[in-house]
Amino acid sequence: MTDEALSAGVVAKRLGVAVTTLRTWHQRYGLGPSEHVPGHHRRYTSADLARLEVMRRLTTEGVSPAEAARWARQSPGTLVARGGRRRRDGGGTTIPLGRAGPAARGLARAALRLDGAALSETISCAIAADGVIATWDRLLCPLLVGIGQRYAATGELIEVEHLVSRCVSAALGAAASSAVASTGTAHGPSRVLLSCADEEQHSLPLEALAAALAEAGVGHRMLGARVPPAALLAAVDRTGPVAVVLWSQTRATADPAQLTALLTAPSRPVLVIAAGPGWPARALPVGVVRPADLTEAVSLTVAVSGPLGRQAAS
Ligand code: B12
Repeated sequence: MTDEALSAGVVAKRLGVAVTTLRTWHQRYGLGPSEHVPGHHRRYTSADLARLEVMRRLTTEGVSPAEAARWARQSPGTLVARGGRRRRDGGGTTIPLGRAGPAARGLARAALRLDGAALSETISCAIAADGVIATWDRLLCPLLVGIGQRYAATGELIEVEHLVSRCVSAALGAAASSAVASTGTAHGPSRVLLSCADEEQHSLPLEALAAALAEAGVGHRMLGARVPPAALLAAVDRTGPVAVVLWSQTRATADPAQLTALLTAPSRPVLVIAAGPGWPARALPVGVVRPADLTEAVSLTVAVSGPLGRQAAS
């Protein structure tokens, strides 16, 4: 047995959970003790403990146990097992980027250095050169997903996540404003209403959609994060949009009743779009459309806010 091998009771105490919870996590999600010495109870190693810490943290944050266990099983363990010791830039902390290209890798390095100026400049230049959709899909999504993975596995990089979010938001906002100014949509009708679901703080994908619509010359209103259902309905009632896009990033904010309320509103929009991975694909009210990505969300809203959409709306 190694020095670090721990009993279920000790692990439960360290994590602040009941021993029965540990047993459930073992039986249902395979997060059990891995050290086995014949004739003894199985023991938890420091890597097991690290995975359980991820499990406890994510479930406390409201992530479902099945989802949290998926992240916990992927966790490299060693990072937390060393006591969560912080390492300096270049000392090994990385952002997993899959097959993303060199530009995304450069952006990730700037993110790890907390170099806000480099982040902002790189993102703005990419938008100017390649447009909003390509920049979001190829540069920003891989970085954001990678930061999320690292956070899920280790609890680290929250400061990076916050700085990156601010820089992405500012660059998308600037791109939207300059596109609105150059296409003249500021004076046209705003036919598309963009909103996050109730209590939903993840707004960046919606900000990307706003910037892409501005680039396409489609007028829109952006309500942003955490919009209570009554406020959303009041906005629909007052502005009569052709399309409403409601973003939900996590299951916790994806109450389909918010969509039903839009479908039954007196000034029902032609198109109600449930966007984001939070929405349960198979349990959406009939009549709701669920795009898979930014390109599809842009195509849908552009189609409905064009001449045909306008006829249908009138
Ligand atoms: C940035 C970020 C934040 C920022 C958001 C800032 C902002 N203004 O938006 C802040 C710091 C506020 C934040 C807060 C929290 N966050 Co957060 N966050 C993220 C992060 C890193 C990126 C979010 C994002 O923009 N995603 C958009 C793209 C990049 O990712 P995606 O949705 O997976 O993309 C897929 C589809 O949506 C689609 N797609 C991509 N773009 C677009 C665009 C359109 C229009 C469409 C239709 C589709 C589409 O393509 C992708 C492939 O299928 C994610 C990691 C992740 N993987 O998303 C975590 C993540 C979403 N957050 C998470 C958590 C747990 C939280 C907090 C609960 C943490 C806390 N303790 O407070 C809170 C939630 C508060 C709340 N009630 O909303 C978890 C959610 C786990 C879960 N499944 O429930 C994640 C996955 C991180 C993780 N791995 O643990 N977060």
